Amino acid sequence: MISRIDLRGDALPEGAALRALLPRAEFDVEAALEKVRPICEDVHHRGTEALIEYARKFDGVALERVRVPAAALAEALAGLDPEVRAALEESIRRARIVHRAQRRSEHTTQVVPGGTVTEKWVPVDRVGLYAPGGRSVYPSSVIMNAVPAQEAGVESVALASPPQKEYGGLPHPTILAACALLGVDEVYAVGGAQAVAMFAYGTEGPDGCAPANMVTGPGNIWVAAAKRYFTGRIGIDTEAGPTEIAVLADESADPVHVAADLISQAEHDPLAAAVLVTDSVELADAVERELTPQLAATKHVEDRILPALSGRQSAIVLVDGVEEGLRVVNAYGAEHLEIQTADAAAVAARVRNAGAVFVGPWSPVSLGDYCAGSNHVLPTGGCACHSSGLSVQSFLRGIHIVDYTRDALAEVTHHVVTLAEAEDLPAHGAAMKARFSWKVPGQ
Ligand code: HSO
Ligand code: ZN
Repeated sequence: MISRIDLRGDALPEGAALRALLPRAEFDVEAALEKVRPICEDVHHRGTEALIEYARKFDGVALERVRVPAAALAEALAGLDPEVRAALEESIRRARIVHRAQRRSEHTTQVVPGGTVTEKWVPVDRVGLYAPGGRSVYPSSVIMNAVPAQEAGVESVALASPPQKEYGGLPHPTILAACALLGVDEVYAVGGAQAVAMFAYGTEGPDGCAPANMVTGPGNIWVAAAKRYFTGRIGIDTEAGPTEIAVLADESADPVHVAADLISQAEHDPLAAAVLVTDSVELADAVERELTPQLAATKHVEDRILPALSGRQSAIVLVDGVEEGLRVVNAYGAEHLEIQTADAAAVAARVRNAGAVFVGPWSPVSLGDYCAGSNHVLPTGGCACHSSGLSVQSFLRGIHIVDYTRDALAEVTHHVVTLAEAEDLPAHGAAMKARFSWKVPGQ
């Protein structure tokens, strides 16, 4: 059901060569870009009219308006199962604790007497959040997007989620209820690439949506392609590919836990990746044996878990020792990495590339997905080697404020003029000299 890659014996290759030996899903955003471009441009030119047409075409609903009325949010909250409400509230509470602690304060550095650089942190003005519909109706992802934006101090937070036929063209009620709990009251029943275009360009009219500076949130390949289309024009979080779990485990790990955790993320998507890296063949065998009874007891087996586990993106990777295992997981850069070894904290401290790390037997990815307080919008596809998950920082800009006195400027002028001349940019030097009535060359 899950393939094996045996890296024991020979010395492991370095960096990219090692990464090439590890499994990964194909996720061709570039190909989707061609289809997404005309949709985005259509939204640009025809606004709400285009959004309504795409709702008919892609979501099978006839909408009169795309903005969700306040009454629908209140109704969704009133109809929310009290246990789900309590769990969402606890998830929000914990996420707020962690994200509030990420706030950054203004910092002034005195470079020389009379010369300071202050770094101030300013939230973006307006953010559009995307929450998928269909197979992945995740109110938890609404929390993971809205909380860091709100804790960063973003004043205007709007959300788009696809209209659902069975709910009269509104987004899924638990998405709406999560918005109500979070205090996000500007919500649009718009899905896919067209939602990203709506936020990027803005739309006019009574049902219009003001343009946003940034769009974040998970989505399918069309959403990812639309984000790529607007890159450079608006801010985006990292493109979300299919979810990934890697587990680094030794013989001390409990195969029941490891199997359950691999299955838990395979449940998201037939393209989801589940990778076990271990130096114990006994553990590998036990985990594989354990998969069968656990699959018999769960739900999304045929359509998601089996294709995910048996796909080329998933594998059990055998290594000589935990040391080699660390090199493998660092080369892979998983979205989620569990460390299930003896002295797990010490091993986790040596992880360099992962979206989030889950330490020891009592910190499964499922906890992080909902209620650890950590964020679950994380880099996939190896992007953990250069990017972070969503955080307060994602919604802030650090602005340098330069403030020098006359004396401090005078003292460094000759260096600036020298560098400007070395770059053949004499006007740069002249802008310095002009302040001190020095002769500008050539005048
Ligand atoms: N594991 C997913 C997030 C999620 N899990 C939402 C459950 N609901 C990507 O980090
Ligand atoms: Zn998950």
